[in-house]
Amino acid sequence: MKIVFASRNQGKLNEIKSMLADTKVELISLTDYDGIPEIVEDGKSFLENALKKAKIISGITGETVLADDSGLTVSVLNGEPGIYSSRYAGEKATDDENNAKLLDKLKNVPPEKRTAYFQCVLVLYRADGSFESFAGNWQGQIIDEKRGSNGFGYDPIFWVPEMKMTAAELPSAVKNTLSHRGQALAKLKNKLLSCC
Ligand code: ITT
Repeated sequence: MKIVFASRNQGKLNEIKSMLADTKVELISLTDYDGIPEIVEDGKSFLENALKKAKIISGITGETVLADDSGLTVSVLNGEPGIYSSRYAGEKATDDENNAKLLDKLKNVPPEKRTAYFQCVLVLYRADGSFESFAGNWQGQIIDEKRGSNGFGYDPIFWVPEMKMTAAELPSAVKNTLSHRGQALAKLKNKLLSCC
């Protein structure tokens, strides 16, 4: 089964590729297509954004598409950065800049109030317009300095209590069994296996 992954985020692509390695899915990257436009993420939820990305890319490629919209929610910041996670410190912000902005906003917040969770919504969209969505949620805490070099995004400052490490210190295979994306993809894989 051929699926186009509607993302320009290399970290997401690496994770999804490795999690689908034991299936018959052939995952095609957006970089294999010329002239795919930048998609404006103006939805009000992860689902709206994922659906928009999936629908547009399916329209252009004519293929079944998998889209991921995800982000980090910090309770004490009223849910920030949420759906704005990739552009928290500005439209073209790097992961380092986003992490620095979040650490700065939390600098006077004590450890017990630094709870946060990642969310991921995956949309599998078929060329006939039918689609399904799968969600995952990963609870943790934001620490006050970066630790580890695996993963991407907010992983270096996302503390995973049960592992006593940040997400960036976890081996990628372990992150994939615990993470928001791992949970959502496990649901998608169950669905694919039950129907094909
Ligand atoms: P695409 O839209 O092209 O997929 P993007 O990076 O813009 O790429 P999103 O709009 O879904 O994707 O933003 C997701 C952001 O949330 C991502 O850039 C990270 O900052 C953060 N994020 C999501 N999952 C993460 C993870 O597993 N570890 C660390 N940070 C993550």
